Amino acid sequence: MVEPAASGRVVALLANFCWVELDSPGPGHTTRLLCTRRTRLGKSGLQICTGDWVELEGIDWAAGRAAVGTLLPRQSLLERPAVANVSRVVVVAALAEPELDPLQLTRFLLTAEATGQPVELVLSKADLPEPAAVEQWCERARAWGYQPVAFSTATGLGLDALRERLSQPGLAVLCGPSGVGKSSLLNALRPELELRVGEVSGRLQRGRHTTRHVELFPIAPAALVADSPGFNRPALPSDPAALALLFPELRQQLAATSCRFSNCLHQGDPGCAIAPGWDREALYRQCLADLLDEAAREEKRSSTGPGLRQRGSRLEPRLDPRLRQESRRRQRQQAHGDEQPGDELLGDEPIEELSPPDPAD
Ligand SMILES: Nc1nc2c(ncn2[C@@H]2O[C@H](COP(=O)(O)OP(=O)(O)OP(=O)(O)O)[C@@H](O)[C@H]2O)c(=O)[nH]1
Ligand SMILES: [Mg+2]
Ligand SMILES: [Zn+2]
Repeated sequence: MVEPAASGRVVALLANFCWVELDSPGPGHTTRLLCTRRTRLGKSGLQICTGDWVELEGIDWAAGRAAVGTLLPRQSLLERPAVANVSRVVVVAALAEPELDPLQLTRFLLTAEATGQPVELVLSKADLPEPAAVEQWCERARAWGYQPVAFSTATGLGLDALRERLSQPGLAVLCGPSGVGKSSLLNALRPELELRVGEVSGRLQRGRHTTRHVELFPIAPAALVADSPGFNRPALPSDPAALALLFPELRQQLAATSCRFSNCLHQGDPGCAIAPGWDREALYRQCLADLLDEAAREEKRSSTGPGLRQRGSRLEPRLDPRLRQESRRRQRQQAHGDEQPGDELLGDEPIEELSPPDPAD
């Protein structure tokens, strides 16, 4: 008997297997298969991401198992959280608990903009600050070029507007720091999901990395929403010249007028088309400085050879970033003694994410 072919979409990726939602149900109305990855994919250097379209082989319908045979070409990719074939990126920032950090928010917006897909900004926990403060933030975000929605899962404010936005066909990814209420939002829109949510805690009212992997959920016909693990410090693009185009307020101006020099970094040099005094100017400059700093460090690192790093005038072995993170955390614990029991198991990052941990986090 010829084995029936099947194709589908990766809706969740765990340590070394993934769930694939089938394009059309198989025997026994099977809609999902638990799949392993063939080594071929590994050797070609391709990593499967949540959101990928795949073809399956070696299907065992009775056991509900198969293997991913082919990874179909991607239309778009969000680097972190790693999600493929994204139609929209929805950046979630809390208006309070944790306090809204404009630099962190900007970094999230930049990663989202780097996909080339439409980006939306939603502001959670609108029940906590004074209404005037909520409106102030919305106005500020509008000046950046976004149409923000302030919402609260506690009062229901803004939820109808969000339901409508998230019900547009395609895949929308919720991303943002831990504890801002991404999973709470999905629960509010679809209570039967019963996603785990976690308290924010500590002096900085940080989240506890409750969601551990990206997962896609249907929210309306043809509309999927991805919940994702929160993290603190999204990476910046590696090309300084690309940075400005990830700021919608600059992109708009640069489309209308260009600077005298094509490699202008828009820092108030003569002939620059960007007039100084714009709201995110300091944030742009901070990102530019961080990016150049990271590039310089990277250069130094690669010139010292593999496995070594420069420390003052000495070269020393480079630690695996995960080990370094762990030991840093331990030092902090010893210094402050204010961590919760079990924190040492959590680290700063979710362990099941595809992307490598950011050592700067
Ligand atoms: N006051 C208030 N608290 C909220 C609201 N939405 C969520 N919370 C609380 O915020 C905390 C964190 O919520 P989660 O949904 O787990 O946050 P998350 O963004 O999914 O966090 P990670 O999974 O760790 O990335 C929980 O204690 C929620 O009850 C809101 O609208 N208002
Ligand atoms: Mg969550
Ligand atoms: Zn310029």
